[in-house]
Amino acid sequence: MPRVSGAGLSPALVDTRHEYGHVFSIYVPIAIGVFAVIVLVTAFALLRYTGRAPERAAQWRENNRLEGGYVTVLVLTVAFLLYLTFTAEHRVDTVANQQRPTVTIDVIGAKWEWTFAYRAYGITQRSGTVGRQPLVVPANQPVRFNLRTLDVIHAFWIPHVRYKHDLIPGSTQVSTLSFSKVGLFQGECAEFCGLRHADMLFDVRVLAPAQFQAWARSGGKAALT
Ligand SMILES: [Cu+2]
Repeated sequence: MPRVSGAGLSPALVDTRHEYGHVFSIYVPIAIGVFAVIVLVTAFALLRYTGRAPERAAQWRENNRLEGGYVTVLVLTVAFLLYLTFTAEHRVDTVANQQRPTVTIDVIGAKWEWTFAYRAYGITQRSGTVGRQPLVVPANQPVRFNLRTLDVIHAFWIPHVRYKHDLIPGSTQVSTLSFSKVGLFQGECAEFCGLRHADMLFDVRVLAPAQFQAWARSGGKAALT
């Protein structure tokens, strides 16, 4: 069941972040288990066989039972994780598609800058090697991003909201996000995209909805306090 989070949110805004938290909480124990098995087997082999005189290598080539066994375990594990991931993704997409965005922002990545275009308000912000104009968004309202790239793959990453999305050449990715806290946060490109990849930084200014509206209606000219 989707959960409505936090006080002060409009009732239509549904938080789906816990969906990924759930997926994460299943992936991590499996990863730890796999790591532990590898460490134990390696440690066992090292302790048991170190310091012995060299022997002739084993002459058997195959062990169908053993190989069949681990192939089955691997396939089942992968199938389970894929199912889990895609169903979570589907639930999140369903909720996102039902939300009417308050604002739609075209996010365009290029070597090495970000362009944030608010078509409804005639605003264009740029950040990266060209300067540092922030991405400005309202708090607690659905914000839709149309993600595009002009050249290579970039990744639009805002660690504070645990959100990262690739920009794929030749296609537009759409995603809807909400920001629950007013403030100033960091964003960056998370996909190595050439020499000045590290300069593809941007600030995210999350404003109270009324403040955001004032900023947008001024064509981006109102001072950001
Ligand atoms: Cu990049």
